[in-house]
Amino acid sequence: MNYDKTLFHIHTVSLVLSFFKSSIAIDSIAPNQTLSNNTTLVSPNGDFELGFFSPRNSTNRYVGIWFKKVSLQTVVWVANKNRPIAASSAAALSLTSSGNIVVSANQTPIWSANSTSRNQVLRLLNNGNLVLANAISNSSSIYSWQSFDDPSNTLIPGMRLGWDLRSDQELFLTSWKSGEDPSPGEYTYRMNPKGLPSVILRRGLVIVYRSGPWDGVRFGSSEALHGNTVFTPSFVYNSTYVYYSFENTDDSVVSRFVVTESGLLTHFMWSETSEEWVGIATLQSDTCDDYAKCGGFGVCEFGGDPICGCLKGFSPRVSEEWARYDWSGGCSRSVALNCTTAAGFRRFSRVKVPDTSTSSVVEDARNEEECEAACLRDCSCVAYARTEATGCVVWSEELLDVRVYGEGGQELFVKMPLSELDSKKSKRGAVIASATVAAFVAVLALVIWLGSRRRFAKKKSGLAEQQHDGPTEDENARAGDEDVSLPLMDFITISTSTNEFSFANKIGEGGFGSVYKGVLSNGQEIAVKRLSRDSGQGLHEFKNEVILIAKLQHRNLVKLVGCCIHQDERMLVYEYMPNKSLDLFIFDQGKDASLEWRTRYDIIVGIARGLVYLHRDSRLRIIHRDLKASNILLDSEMNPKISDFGLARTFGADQYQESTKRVMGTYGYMAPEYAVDGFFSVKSDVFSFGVLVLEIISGNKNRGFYHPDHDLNLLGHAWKLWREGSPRNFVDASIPNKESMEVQRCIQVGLLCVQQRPEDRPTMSNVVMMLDSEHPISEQPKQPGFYTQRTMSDTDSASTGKIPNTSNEITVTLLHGR
Ligand SMILES: *C1O[C@H](CO)[C@@H](O)[C@H](O)[C@H]1NC(C)=O
Ligand SMILES: *[C@@H]1O[C@H](CO)[C@@H](O)[C@H](O)[C@H]1NC(C)=O
Ligand SMILES: *[C@@H]1O[C@H](CO)[C@@H](O)[C@H](O)[C@H]1NC(C)=O
Ligand SMILES: *[C@@H]1O[C@H](CO)[C@@H](O)[C@H](O)[C@H]1NC(C)=O
Ligand SMILES: *[C@@H]1O[C@H](CO)[C@@H](O)[C@H](O)[C@H]1NC(C)=O
Ligand SMILES: *[C@@H]1O[C@H](CO)[C@@H](O)[C@H](O)[C@H]1NC(C)=O
Ligand SMILES: *[C@@H]1O[C@H](CO)[C@@H](O)[C@H](O)[C@H]1NC(C)=O
Ligand SMILES: *[C@@H]1O[C@H](CO)[C@@H](O)[C@H](O)[C@H]1NC(C)=O
Repeated sequence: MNYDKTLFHIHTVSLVLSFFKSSIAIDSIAPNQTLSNNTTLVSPNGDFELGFFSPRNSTNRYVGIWFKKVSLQTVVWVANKNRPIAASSAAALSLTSSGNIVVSANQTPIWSANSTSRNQVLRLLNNGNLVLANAISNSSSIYSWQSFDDPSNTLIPGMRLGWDLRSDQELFLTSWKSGEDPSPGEYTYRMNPKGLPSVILRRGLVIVYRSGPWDGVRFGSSEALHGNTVFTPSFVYNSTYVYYSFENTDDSVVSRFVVTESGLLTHFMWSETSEEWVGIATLQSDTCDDYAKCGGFGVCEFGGDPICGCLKGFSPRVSEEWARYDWSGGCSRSVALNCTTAAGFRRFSRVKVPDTSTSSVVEDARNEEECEAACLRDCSCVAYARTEATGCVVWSEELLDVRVYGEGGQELFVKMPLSELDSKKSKRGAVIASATVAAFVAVLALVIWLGSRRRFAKKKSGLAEQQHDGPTEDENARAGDEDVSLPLMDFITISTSTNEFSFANKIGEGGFGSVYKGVLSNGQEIAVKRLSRDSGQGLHEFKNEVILIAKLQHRNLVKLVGCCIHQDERMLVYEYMPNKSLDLFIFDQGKDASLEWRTRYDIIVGIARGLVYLHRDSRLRIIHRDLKASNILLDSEMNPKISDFGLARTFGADQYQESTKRVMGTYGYMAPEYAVDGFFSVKSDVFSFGVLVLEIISGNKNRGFYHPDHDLNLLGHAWKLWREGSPRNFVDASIPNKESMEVQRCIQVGLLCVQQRPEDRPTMSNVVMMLDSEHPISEQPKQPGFYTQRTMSDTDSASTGKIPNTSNEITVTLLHGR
């Protein structure tokens, strides 16, 4: 409803209301006019609405702006954050004749925004900005007041996060206290304009996360804001402004960036189909993103063991703390450096450069040589870095919050005594010294040795140091981590619940061990995975992994209930899924008819969501590596839950890199580049997902598929039919509507996912978008990988944790010689 302004007369309104019992929409508020509880202000395009709302579970009322077309109440701006209107009070929003916007409860003003301009009207623009604008035209972009200058916890396209340097005006985000209370919560996300601008998340006063500086494309090397199809991030940094903002790539997209109540920085996209907000990126990606995790001059390497090390040339300040995996003390120089020492620089590549709040920009350094010279000249300078965006930056204090990335990142040059540098090429940057695992291990060994020798001598001073510092930022940052402690269960409980792991209770056998059903004394049903013993993983790492995995929570992942360590055995305890696994349905001639299309489609979408979470949204970024029908469990309502998702990490922590010699996976689901060369990436999971989709649609297994007319496997068969224009023949006989758009779309998505070249395959978030989209997918699949197949014999249980490490053997087993 978009009523003409003239309708906004109290009498008319009440008259209409008594008939329609819903709110009236108007398009502006003029001086001396009042908006009451039963009226809303709507943007001309109908995307945004302003009015009174009550958060879920609350009777308090607020004036806010929300997405009008989004079915879930999602508020992007709140006026009277701190002072709600009680349910019993008469609420009003008015524009005074002098140009003040006032929210009142029972005629008492509780919030106001004052401007000095008269004769203006309050309007809600198409982008969700509430402005005081000229009554006749809305063309001016200088408003005497606008809601975009008063941000809450949300950034929508067109809003800025940062500074207007001329007026010293800062715009920043503040989390809500809770889902039902929009008053300022614990977290703030603010642009720090000093040195190299970066954006900092604080909990109270304590820094918990820092984006890297903008490198011209993104902040630091964070992939989160880069390379998605939903929104385009941008950063402005000149003498007038420093700010971050973003635009949606497409008018049909609805997306928002939010600082959640729990301090996660997440970009959400609205999914029309599933009517929910899909998190497409969370800035904090793993524990190395906890601010200053490894202390001063420390460096965090995710996947390193341990994850903290010292920059080369530095060693732990308090060795025994490091031996206890307490990194907060940080590192100090192994060889002292002072103004008289001859010095050079050591280059560290692929790093997130240190906290820039203590850095400064050297204006007149035009190139790297001049930047280096500037740092050499300045006795207090400890490091420098250069970026396209901002030129030369130097640090003169402790370097904090450095991490190493697998790819991307920037270069950091740390000043070193010449004697410390490689004597042969001691000039600048000769040594590429990313903190390697080997270096960590060496340091650790030394640390433990020193630690055991000096434990008593140092204990006292260590304590004194802690007291002196109070709780350090690092400790506070970690407090959040400790919310999830190791969910240990005792062996007797588990053994009893499974009848001493009796054969009757055994419900599965996989590459990582056997699975038993159990019933705890409180009646809860569990599935116990008894891991094979040869993981080669240390106890400490196992515990760490379990804690991490326990934190992964998504409705399409099986929930970890606990773990058990008994002598040299480890067990993982999951919630029990009454409908067992997907393979029992789709490959079973009797049962597959019971799986109607809607259920299959929901299963496909559910699996895709779970994978998006694992690949992008969880703090760990997990590649599953063994996705297959038997690893998709179904709850009582047939919701799919991915299982075994943490095991790839648990078992392969040391191989969690681009390539591995020990290929884990299952014939029929493995991507070619993984099975043949041992290369894996999120795109190998995408391949397995594609296989799974085609299996779900056809009701046939990829492996062992046989067709009288040709020698192709299921993938080849699907592709052949697709090219021949008869994909309907691919669909399971029990599905009635074989030609529906949805079925066709799923086949196309499946084929796109199993393409030969990993680069051609979509990411899982693209997959979700394609599945959600109403429009036909323009991209046409190319030839799938592994699409021919010799008739295969023998066992199907090829899932294994231990294929002998010559990957060539696998090639031979899998490929049709041709
Ligand atoms: C809506 O409009 C006006 C404002 O109070 C009022 O006269 C009428 O009774 C309305 N109903 C309300 C506020 O619920
Ligand atoms: C608003 O009300 C005040 C006082 O009632 C009056 O003086 C003023 O002219 C009015 N302004 C407009 C624009 O109607
Ligand atoms: C305000 O509006 C809401 C929803 O239209 C209604 O439930 C509530 O009773 C109203 N309150 C008052 C005080 O008019
Ligand atoms: C809101 O209320 C529902 C039902 O009363 C309850 O289940 C839910 O936990 C509540 N949510 C919050 C955040 O309190
Ligand atoms: C705005 O003006 C009103 C009077 O109209 C005054 O009571 C209020 O304090 C002013 N608020 C601010 C923030 O200046
Ligand atoms: C400005 O006003 C015109 C006419 O009222 C409208 O079509 C246009 O969408 C408005 N622009 C914005 C940004 O609201
Ligand atoms: C700074 O950037 C903004 C936004 O791109 C631009 O409008 C402004 O003119 C720039 N100012 C200077 C001094 O370059
Ligand atoms: C500087 O360091 C050198 C060698 O580490 C040392 O000999 C010298 O005394 C130091 N000078 C000062 C002023 O500390």
